[in-house]
Amino acid sequence: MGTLVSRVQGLCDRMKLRKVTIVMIGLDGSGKTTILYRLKQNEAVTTYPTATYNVETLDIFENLSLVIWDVSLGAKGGPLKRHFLECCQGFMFVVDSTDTERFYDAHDDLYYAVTMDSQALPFIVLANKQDLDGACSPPELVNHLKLHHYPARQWDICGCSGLTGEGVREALEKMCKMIKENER
Ligand SMILES: Nc1nc2c(ncn2[C@@H]2O[C@H](COP(=O)(O)OP(=O)(O)O)[C@@H](O)[C@H]2O)c(=O)[nH]1
Ligand SMILES: [Mg+2]
Repeated sequence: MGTLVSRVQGLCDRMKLRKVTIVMIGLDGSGKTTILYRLKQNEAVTTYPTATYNVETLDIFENLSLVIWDVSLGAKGGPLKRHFLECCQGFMFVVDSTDTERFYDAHDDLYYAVTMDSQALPFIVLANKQDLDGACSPPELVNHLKLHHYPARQWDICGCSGLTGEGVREALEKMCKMIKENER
């Protein structure tokens, strides 16, 4: 009887839907909205400059309900960005791997997020637009974004393309794994 009860309990635990909230940030034009709808609909959508945010719930992993915020706040959105970071379990920083002229701005934007994030959340950098010629590789972007400056943080970087979908789901899987490890 005891075994039966614990087996039923185990089944219920496995069926429990966990909710995880992730915020996606990065410079305008880096590909956040494209990636969000690639994940949601598995297709390339036409995007328009995002006024403030998009939010979608994704039920693409078993027993996990993912809420993804695609936040475009610009340089003046600092306090609001802090609020978003306080309400999530991890963040994804999207960078246009071809936009060499703005790597320094991207570095600043990431630095700002990392330093204002009071929860020390795990984060993943999405080196987007890898389908384009001349795209910087993830190891090169590690240097441009000075990711080695965050040894105390749990971070990773993944190459991807929101346009073709390559690497996008894998990056999200990695993000979820990091969040799970962080909760242990
Ligand atoms: N070639 C290519 N273009 C992309 C990719 N991701 C986004 N784009 C394009 O980059 C532009 C900005 O994308 P968008 O998602 O609106 O960026 P956001 O401002 O960060 O939300 C759009 O024209 C997208 O079609 C990608 O992986 N490869
Ligand atoms: Mg957008």
